[in-house]
Amino acid sequence: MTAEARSALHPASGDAAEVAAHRRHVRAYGDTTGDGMVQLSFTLPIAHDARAEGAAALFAKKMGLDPAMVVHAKGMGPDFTFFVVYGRSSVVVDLAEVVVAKREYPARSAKEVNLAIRSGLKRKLVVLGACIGTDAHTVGIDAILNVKGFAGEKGLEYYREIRVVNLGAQVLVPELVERARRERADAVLVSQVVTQRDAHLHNTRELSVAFATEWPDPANRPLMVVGGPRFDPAMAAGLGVDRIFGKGTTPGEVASYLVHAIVSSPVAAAPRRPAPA
Ligand code: B12
Repeated sequence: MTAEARSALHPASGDAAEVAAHRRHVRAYGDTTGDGMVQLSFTLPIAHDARAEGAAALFAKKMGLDPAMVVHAKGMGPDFTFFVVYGRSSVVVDLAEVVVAKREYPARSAKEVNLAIRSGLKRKLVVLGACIGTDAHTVGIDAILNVKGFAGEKGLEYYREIRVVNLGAQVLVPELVERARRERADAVLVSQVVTQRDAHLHNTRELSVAFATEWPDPANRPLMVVGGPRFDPAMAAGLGVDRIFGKGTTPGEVASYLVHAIVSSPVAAAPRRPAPA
């Protein structure tokens, strides 16, 4: 692109450094660049009437939207109303302040994963998967484990050097512990999709406490990997598990992590295999 064309696109800044600086600070885009317009949806525990719409506008205004326009309101039963509000936010984000978690292990192809397991572990890597608690959302864990996979990647069942045992939905933690021991699992993969009343956090803590009790030496217990759309990967240490994967995770990312944590790392030399009782 010529300098003329660039300055036509960014009239305020002809040179590249200025363009970059200009793009460092971003605001929401609605009708015109940088106008700050956003759309917000929420529910209030009141019946749908004029006062409810006023309450929604005030609520959005108190959240910093000015102006705040209620563009949609729909009663949900006698006591609740769902709203969509369109309004201007003055918030500006400095891209230099954004922190992005970097993957600390290399992405490997299925062939490389198989090779690393065969040469490093000299046996199949055993993975046990389940949805714990009352959670019956199995699509996520199946996307990672089932051979058909997710987002164009085959699931872990496709990997010749990985043995997958998928326990499915609503598995109780004591049952998972017992099965992990019986299967001599190297890694236990747990899915939590329902987050009502922080069920996903309570269940994950129950899991980590049960595993720590069963295998007091962390080098001997199976790797604990948890995933689900509303987890933040930064929560792993706080919840007492080895790794958390969030929305959009692909099987290849998980396979690469398992090799990193079980086969390639120094701890991998330790016998991370719970012996059957
Ligand atoms: C399909 C579905 C169902 C199906 C589940 C069928 C099945 N066999 O899984 C059925 C109809 C049974 C169902 C039931 C319910 N559901 Co539902 N369901 C959904 C829906 C529409 C899609 C979920 C899904 O399949 N996503 C696709 C997969 C591929 O994505 P994913 O789960 O995020 O998984 C990816 C990542 O998160 C990650 N991942 C996930 N797990 C793991 C694990 C590991 C180890 C790793 C590494 C990665 C990983 O990798 C995956 C691939 O990238 C969502 C809404 C939505 N659009 O998300 C609601 C939703 C999850 N359900 C919801 C609710 C409330 C329920 C019910 C309580 C409804 C009711 N009142 O009965 C029940 C609960 C049943 C139960 N006991 O759990 C709510 C949950 C709200 C909340 N805050 O918790 C949602 C968000 C809908 C909503 N907006 O209200 N549901």
